[in-house]
Amino acid sequence: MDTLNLETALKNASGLIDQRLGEVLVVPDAPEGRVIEAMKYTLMGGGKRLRAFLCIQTAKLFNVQEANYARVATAIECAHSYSLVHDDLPAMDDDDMRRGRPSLHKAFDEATAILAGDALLTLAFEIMADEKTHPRKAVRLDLISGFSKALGARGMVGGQMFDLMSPELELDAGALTRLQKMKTGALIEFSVDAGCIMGQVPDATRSVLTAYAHDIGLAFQIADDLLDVEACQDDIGKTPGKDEASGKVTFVSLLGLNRAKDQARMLVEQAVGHLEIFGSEADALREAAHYVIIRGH
Ligand code: GRG
Repeated sequence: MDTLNLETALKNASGLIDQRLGEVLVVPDAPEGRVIEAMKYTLMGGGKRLRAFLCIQTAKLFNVQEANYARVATAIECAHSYSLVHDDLPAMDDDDMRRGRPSLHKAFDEATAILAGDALLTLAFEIMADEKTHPRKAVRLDLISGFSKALGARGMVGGQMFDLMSPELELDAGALTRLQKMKTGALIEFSVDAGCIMGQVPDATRSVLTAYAHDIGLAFQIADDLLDVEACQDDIGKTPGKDEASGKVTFVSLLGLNRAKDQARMLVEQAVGHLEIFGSEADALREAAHYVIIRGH
């Protein structure tokens, strides 16, 4: 699969998610309709749908039904959107722009953005728990358990706390890796693991895919740090240069531009190496590994 086909495959994943979201996000003609409008603003705001794509492509390796993986991928994108909405709030990263347009609290207001984030997270679990997501209760329970761990205080929320505290901490590469593994890596890892859970695959296969996801998660974060330094606002759709301004340690500030790029490339090669047990059916995952460091936003 070349880059062009990967872009088509990402668009197809987006289409699948948009279709599911259209079904669940019906705006009632009532006061609470505002929060659903706000959720739609965020969910239909032009994200890459990378996590959905990883979930879908992993599930496809194990012949999971589209009706099942489309719902799980949608739940993951809802949770990811919640994290971005809350991250942009004045109390957190305080960013007025996201995906090239006003962030949710700017387009609506702060209270609506907090509520929309809360409702996106709860919608994610509502979708995951529904019996349409998987016929087997045990599989749904495993999905919900893994999802909770990835998102909670030992995963993304914990990573965000760690990140907010980081200007006062003197982070070395090991500590920064741990922070990013929690903040960004945990949901990326779960996106791949969700495909394994739905496919009910043996532990050995699951471990290989977890190792792949771990490496692309870290490469993704290094690429994000590089974009913050090298890209302009039009490219990344948010305010660049924020890491340096906030005094946060990043892979670029620790390693320098060139070593950070080398490290990202090394992680991508390592990630692709983990997939050697698969044939061409895993080409989309191989392409995705390369894409995380060549993406422009
Ligand atoms: C508020 C609980 C809470 C958590 C926030 C993920 C996160 C934690 C904050 C986002 C901050 C940030 C910019 C992290 C860098 C990596 C990242 C998650 C980028 C955004 O993900 P993309 O590029 O977004 O996949 P799109 O717009 O494509 O969906």
